[in-house]
Amino acid sequence: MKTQVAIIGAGPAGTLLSHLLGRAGIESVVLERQSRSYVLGRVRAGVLEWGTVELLRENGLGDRMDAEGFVHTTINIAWRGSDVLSIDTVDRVGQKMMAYGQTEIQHDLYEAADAAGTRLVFEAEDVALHDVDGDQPSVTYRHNGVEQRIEADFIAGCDGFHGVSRRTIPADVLREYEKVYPFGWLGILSETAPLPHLLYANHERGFALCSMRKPNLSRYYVQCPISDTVEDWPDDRFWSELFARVPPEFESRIETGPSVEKSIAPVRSFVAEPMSYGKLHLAGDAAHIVPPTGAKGLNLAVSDVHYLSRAIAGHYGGDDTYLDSYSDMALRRVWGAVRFSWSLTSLLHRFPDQTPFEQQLQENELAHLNSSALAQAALAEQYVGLPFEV
Ligand code: RFL
Ligand code: PHB
Repeated sequence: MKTQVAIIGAGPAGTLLSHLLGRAGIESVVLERQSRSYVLGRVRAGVLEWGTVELLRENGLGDRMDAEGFVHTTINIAWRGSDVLSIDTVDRVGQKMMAYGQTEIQHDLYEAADAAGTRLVFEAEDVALHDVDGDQPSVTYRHNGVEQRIEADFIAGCDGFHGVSRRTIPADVLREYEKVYPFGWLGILSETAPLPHLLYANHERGFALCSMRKPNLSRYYVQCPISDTVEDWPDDRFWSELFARVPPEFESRIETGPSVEKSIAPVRSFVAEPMSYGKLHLAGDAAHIVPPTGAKGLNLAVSDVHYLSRAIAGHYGGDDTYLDSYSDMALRRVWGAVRFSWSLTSLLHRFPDQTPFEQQLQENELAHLNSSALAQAALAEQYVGLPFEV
């Protein structure tokens, strides 16, 4: 089989890339290790930057998001158990955010791929990349027990942190930067009405976050030891821990109910450089991971794919300028998000070895944020997302 772009991974990065390429008249095949229902069942991101919202709209993916997503403009931050700071992103930087679950975007992307007749191959086993630094790269895999081979002009590695694509880059070329945080995020979904605004809480028992999905679907997180399992956290324990970490005024407003999903995610920062090697280009979690605190992971997958689709379209139009600079351009945005996510993570979590000195610094920074419109604007500017490079 031949195609122009072989895409590994049918998560948001891979399927959005295929969609954007299709709109530019470029053919692709997407290979996914899991089943379609498995990918759709993974509960992950929820907050979209406005640049992501506009990109989805401009590319025909905005209808359901605009009908069902929740536009919001307030980030609440609580600390010391009682203080609450409210940042209005429209007041501070003139921008809004959208709450619309990654599962919903993924659903919209699969529908768009079906409508366009895109080849999405689910349950593709043993995907392997060949000759990525040569003239004729190819991908092999097994599907329904049959070995397959695709020749392509380009390979897009959109296969997430545990994928195979990044590992194809030789060790003497690849540089990896990593920070693993000494805690995890325990998240639940519950079919209850969410709070009207996001609430991040720094508390001596650990970080907590109240987020939203739909009028009757809420997402909550608490920081937990990384060694914990979901079995350690029956719903009653989860709700009482969440209530212990948010100021009393929110307790009466949070509606509890049985969890319909519960999972523990590790918290890490990771960057792989370069994001291009020969005909292979990485995008999304395959190249970088950020702690969820800044809500940047999915948004970075979208910005990578925006840059990469523009670069590949430029190539077929006879101009390789964007392709040659893809890795550098994407990494500039990635490092900005890595730094922002690290700083918000450092500000809002309790670290096991945190000293009283460091505790004072956290509290002083929160107090400064509370009193300074400029500090709030700096946070809001990065939270809602910086503009794409042109
Ligand atoms: P994905 O979603 O991991 O998709 C990669 C796909 O590749 C497949 N794959 C393979 N396919 C073929 N062959 C192989 N060898 C393969 N190996 C892997 C996988 O099965 C998968 O389907 O990466 P992608 O597309 O780059 O998308 C990235 C986002 O999923 C991720 O960054 C976000 O979910 C991060 N994130 C958040 N991002 C935000 O922007 N806002 C948020 O509010 C937000 N909250 C979160 C998050 C991530 C979380 N977790 C669970 C880590 C909250 C949490 C709790
Ligand atoms: C979510 O809704 O899942 C969410 C919101 C904000 C974050 C992380 C996750 O910072």
